[in-house]
Amino acid sequence: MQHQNSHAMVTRYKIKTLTEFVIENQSEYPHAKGALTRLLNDIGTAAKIVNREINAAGLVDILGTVGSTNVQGETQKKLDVYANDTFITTLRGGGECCAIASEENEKVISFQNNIAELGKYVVAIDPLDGSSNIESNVSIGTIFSIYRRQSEMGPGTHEDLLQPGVNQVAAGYVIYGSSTMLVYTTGKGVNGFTLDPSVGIFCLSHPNMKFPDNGNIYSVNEGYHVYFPEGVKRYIKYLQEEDPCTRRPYTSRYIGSLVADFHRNLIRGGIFLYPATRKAPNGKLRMLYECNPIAFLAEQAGGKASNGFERILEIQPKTLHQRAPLFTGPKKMVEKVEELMRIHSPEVKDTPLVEEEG
Ligand code: AHM
Ligand code: MG
Repeated sequence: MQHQNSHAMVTRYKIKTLTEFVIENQSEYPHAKGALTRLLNDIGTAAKIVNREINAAGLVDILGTVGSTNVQGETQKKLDVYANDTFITTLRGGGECCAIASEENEKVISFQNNIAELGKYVVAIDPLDGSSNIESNVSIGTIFSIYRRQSEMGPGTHEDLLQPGVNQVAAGYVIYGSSTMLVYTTGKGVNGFTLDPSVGIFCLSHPNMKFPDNGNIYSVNEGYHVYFPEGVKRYIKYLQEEDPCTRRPYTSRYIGSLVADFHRNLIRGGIFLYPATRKAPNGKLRMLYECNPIAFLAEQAGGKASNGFERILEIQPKTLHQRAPLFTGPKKMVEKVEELMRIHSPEVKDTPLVEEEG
């Protein structure tokens, strides 16, 4: 009996860590010198630091409020500022990235020192997405997107970051949920790693993630129904009709945290919608560090990502913080909403919805 118990405590398989996995993947590219491997590991390291801070967030009221001074004499920062600083500092120190576009910074942060200027990559990042959910202990995330720089040398530029999503070299997210996971792609499928907090290591737990075919979830903020384009209204109505063959009516799930909504839909099978609305004529989500990385992951997981009319990854961004409507999930689900948008809301394609007076 005792023998069996001790057996149960030993892992059944050899654990594959994130570091091992990215190194193995790199060996598939004979000319790779390990820069992307180091960059992905730097992101993993920063995520662990942010994770530690998020886990302690509930204690802030006991240990000191935001803006107050902690025991080391440091001022407590808001978590989204903390996450932003952590990713920037880690990537600057890592030397593989020459510029960052972050949701928290109006302009591109170009690294101006000898090591970082030599970095071949640029990163677009939302360091803490869904941060309004923190105080209610709801899952939040980090979303990142990696491109090769376009400029030859020197500090990375604004233009280096304004590349269409098809140019992404890698993209992923970290979900700070009931467990913390890092999910990423380099264009060869999607793999998920769960953080073992006792040893601080991301372990491969979800190899080769694909949207299941038989999912029946939809995620949209239905509170804005009145502002939705007709195509989206018709789609929601379609999802709510009874038809056992297509597993309708669908079930509705909306967390209000893109990473958490997308992650659940990836595992269980479902579509996420953040359309253009009369209040937000270009949608809410940002192209560079929300729509594009999620779109890359969705396609790599066998799904689709669209703004209702075009493939997200092919849109040429014009500004750093540009927004786009986002419909993403299993192919068939996204194609259905595209069909209804084409039929019922063709005007949305070229003319964003105009907010009504009053
Ligand atoms: P944020 O970047 O300010 O956190 O906003 C992005 C978040 C997404 O995670 C989520 O999908 C969306 O906002 C929810 O918006 P809404 O509250 O309008 O439904
Ligand atoms: Mg965000």
